[in-house]
Amino acid sequence: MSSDIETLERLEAEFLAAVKDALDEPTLDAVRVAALGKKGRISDLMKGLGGMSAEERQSMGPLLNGLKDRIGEALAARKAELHDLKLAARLASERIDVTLPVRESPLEAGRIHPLTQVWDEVVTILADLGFAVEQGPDIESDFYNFTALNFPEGHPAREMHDTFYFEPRADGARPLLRTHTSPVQMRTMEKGQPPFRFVAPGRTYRCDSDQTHTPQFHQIEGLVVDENTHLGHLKWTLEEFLRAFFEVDGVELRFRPSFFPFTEPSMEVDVRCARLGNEIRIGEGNDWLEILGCGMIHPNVLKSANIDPERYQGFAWGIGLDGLAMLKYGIPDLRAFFESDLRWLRHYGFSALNIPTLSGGLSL
Ligand code: 2NL
Repeated sequence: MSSDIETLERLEAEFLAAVKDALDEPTLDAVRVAALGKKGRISDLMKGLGGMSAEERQSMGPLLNGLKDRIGEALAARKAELHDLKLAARLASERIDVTLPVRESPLEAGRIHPLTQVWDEVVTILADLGFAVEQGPDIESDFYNFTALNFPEGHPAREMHDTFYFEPRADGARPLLRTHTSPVQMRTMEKGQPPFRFVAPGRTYRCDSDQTHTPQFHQIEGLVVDENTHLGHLKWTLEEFLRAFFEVDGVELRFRPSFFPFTEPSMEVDVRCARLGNEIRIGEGNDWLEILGCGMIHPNVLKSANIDPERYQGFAWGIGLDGLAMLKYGIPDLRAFFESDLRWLRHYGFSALNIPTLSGGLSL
């Protein structure tokens, strides 16, 4: 009897230790099965009660029941404890700090360069006015850059362009970096038949560098050729274009006589502006700012493109995109356009998703 009690005490200590050591629910359940399951140690002992004398049963019964109850309680307590521990661990691993700032989308981090923005704005406006967009090579021949555009051989205007020339080829031809986008217009007209109505935006090159000139810059030229195209059409087109671009209703233009080899008559166009310190406001004040050159296409240029100047005439204009960007967005030094300085881009750049449209606004 005393050895039986010792056995029970040892068994109790053994199971209680196993319960305490169980680190997860499956292990704890294995302890429960080993103790209280159908074939468990305590269940076995309970079954033995039937074969005992009434006297033995009277003392062993309560002992076994007490043991069963205590182990049952320990199992239930440990089960609740393991459940709480598991929940606490899960809460810790899934913790979210709601005070952290939201991570910026890459679309917001990237910026559109002000020049790209202005290029898109200008093309959007001119496409809306019915102009097609044409492009051509940056490396040009002397013929398309100069001769076809009525620059006579040895004419000083060729030197005025500060042209970048390549080494002469075996056949004596001397390729160059185009000094304006006009060769694109010549190539486009050569390929087709009038009427023409298109613009040519692109990179242009001249050997020149200071606060307002970089060796590579950007230009857009526009051209219309038809049987009855006249100066009035040119004036209207430029007014519509500049009003839309500057997003100011009161844009006022002044046409001054000028000279370009490829137009006759030739004009330079100024916009009315107010100068307030470093700031320039378009459409106000009593100052004028030169902004573009234009004219009626010279008959020799039409002839170069196999167009009969007796039947067709047209106008053309050229405008610098870098200058437009500086003016519209208040950028003082052109050289910064080409420096890829991230601080500058974050300051002057545009959101990638604000694509310029006439209905939604050009420069939100
Ligand atoms: C300026 C002046 C101008 C043109 C460009 C042109 C093109 C052809 C025929 C005739 Cl194919 N003209 N373009 C005409 C007048 C002026 O640009 O100061 N640009 C920044």
